[in-house]
Amino acid sequence: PKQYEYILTSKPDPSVALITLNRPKALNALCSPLFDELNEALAGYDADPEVGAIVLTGSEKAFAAGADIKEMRDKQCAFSDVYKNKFLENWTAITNLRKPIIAAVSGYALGGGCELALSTDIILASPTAKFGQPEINLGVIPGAGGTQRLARAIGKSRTMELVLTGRNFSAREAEAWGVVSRVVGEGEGEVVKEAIEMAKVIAGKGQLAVQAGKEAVNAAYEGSLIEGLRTERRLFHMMFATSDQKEGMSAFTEKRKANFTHS
Ligand code: CO8
Repeated sequence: PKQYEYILTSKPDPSVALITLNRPKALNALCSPLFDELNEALAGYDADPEVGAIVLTGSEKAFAAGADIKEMRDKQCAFSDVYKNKFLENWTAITNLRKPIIAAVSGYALGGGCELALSTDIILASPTAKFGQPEINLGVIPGAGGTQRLARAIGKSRTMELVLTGRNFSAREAEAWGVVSRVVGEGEGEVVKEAIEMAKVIAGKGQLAVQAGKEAVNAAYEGSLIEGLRTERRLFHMMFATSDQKEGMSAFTEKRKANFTHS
């Protein structure tokens, strides 16, 4: 695999890509070069026909402690600078990926780190995970979707409290509120192992159906109910033009395991 400065990449299974944020001295603060590397690695795995799902993780202490405050500090008042240079606009690239991304979160997921996790498809949390949008303490507000994605996930009142007080919320709160799909067992590396297992399960399905499923769920999250239902029906109809649909349904009636060809 390619050597990066701020991330590590590997394939724990031929069908699963693992990206580990690796800027330990700054608790994985998301500086611009880190994000460029992350986007490059994600695009590479999205295009890799062998890979069916991607796991994104950080360290035990921090998934990511936010955007890089030291990098942002000197940008103050320079609207023309940040606007012309599309400051942090590359943060949205992750949401355009076809393949599912699972975030395995241990330790701090704050500010942009919380928003990065919220931009993935599934979040698994270790009991040590600490989420939060502390931007208010820095004199700013979340800028990578935090106010929008949290409001949809956990409602207005909770989001207001978090965004306006800047307090952290625990893995258990995140689970109770539906921010994460589940909190996994204690122990170092447990959450990453569980995410890899889940990624393997997903990668074992027909990839056309997986990607259509992701698109349909995102339609529920991003748009109105009527548009979402229309998108779902269209994608559902499309599935009947695939070999995987014929194979999946034949395998069921013939009482055997399906052999999907992703076509
Ligand atoms: N940026 C830069 N450096 C950081 C960051 C950060 N976000 N977080 C931690 N670091 C650095 C520290 O400065 C320190 O460096 P050094 O050793 O050189 O002093 C090192 O990481 C270790 O950190 P601490 O010594 O502070 O470690 P502690 O265990 O004492 O505390 C905390 C851990 C509580 C996580 C603490 O580091 C902290 O509060 N960090 C900042 C959290 C924060 O405010 N995050 C939000 C940032 S703003 C943001 O994310 C806006 C997103 C907008 C995105 C817009 C996209 C379009």
